[in-house]
Amino acid sequence: MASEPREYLRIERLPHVWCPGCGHGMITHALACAMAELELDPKQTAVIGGIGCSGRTAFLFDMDSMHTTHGRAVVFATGLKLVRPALTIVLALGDGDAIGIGGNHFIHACRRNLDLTAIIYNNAIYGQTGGQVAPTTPPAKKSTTSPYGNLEHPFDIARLAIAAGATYVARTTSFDFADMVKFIKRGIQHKGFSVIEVLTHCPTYYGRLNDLRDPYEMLHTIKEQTVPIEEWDQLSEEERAGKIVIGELHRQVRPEFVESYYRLIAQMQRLQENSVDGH
Ligand SMILES: Cc1ncc(C[n+]2csc(CCOP(=O)(O)OP(=O)(O)O)c2C)c(N)n1
Ligand code: SF4
Repeated sequence: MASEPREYLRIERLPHVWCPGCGHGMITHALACAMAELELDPKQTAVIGGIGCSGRTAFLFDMDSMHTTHGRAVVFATGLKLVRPALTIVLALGDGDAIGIGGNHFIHACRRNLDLTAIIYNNAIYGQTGGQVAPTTPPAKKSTTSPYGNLEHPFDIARLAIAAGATYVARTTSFDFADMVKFIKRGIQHKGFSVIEVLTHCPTYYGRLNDLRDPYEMLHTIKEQTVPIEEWDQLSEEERAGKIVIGELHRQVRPEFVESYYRLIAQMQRLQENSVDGH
């Protein structure tokens, strides 16, 4: 059993392809640390990514991994979990991947409550394809397709996940390394669909287009926008404006889909056997 983060990684694939200063490497490191702290068996663990800079996480892990199609990673994970229920499956999803093109799959996965852990690398932009506006881009922020400022209202991923039925939801930032590790671990340990949204930085596109070129400055700017849930309730409406609540936002016990599915199959088989015996 591996217990050092590097033992979970395909070290021969490093250095990774992400831009210098990109937050995706920090989230990937946190995932490797979470796996090591939980002493997961790599032979019983899988990482599935979609397409996008974030999707490249999948092939950095030295275990069964899938680099799937854009927006469909949740679908591949659903199929894999149904045929291999004992596997621990982690999804590495971009915000565009998860709630842009893959939004419909994402909300239905929340509703079904399969035992999967989805980490959403929310950099508020489409990184890999050149910095287009995403469903998470804040109002007035620039992207290559909103050069005069975004006019759309963004999704709040964590709230969307809770409303759609996810049973473990946490949000943190790439600044809060210890919290990333803690929430990923809790998401993996939770029986049901877990969503860990990480607010992270894309200095190459989001930063360059929005006067935040320095990754260090960007990391701190994201952190300064957030308020821990423990302090959120004490804030007035005015104080909350422009701020984002972080922490463990939701935890619920609800039947997990794959367990219910196999229980139903066993029940039906017993019924069938009994009815055959009765004849
Ligand atoms: C069906 C389909 N549509 C569009 C694309 C082009 N495409 C690839 S990655 C991407 C967006 C990536 O953004 P995000 O998911 O937020 O991940 P990031 O690169 O920011 O990590 C798009 C639109 C594609 N590969 N497949
Ligand atoms: S384009 Fe943005 S998200 Fe993609 S690797 Fe570069 S900094 Fe990271």
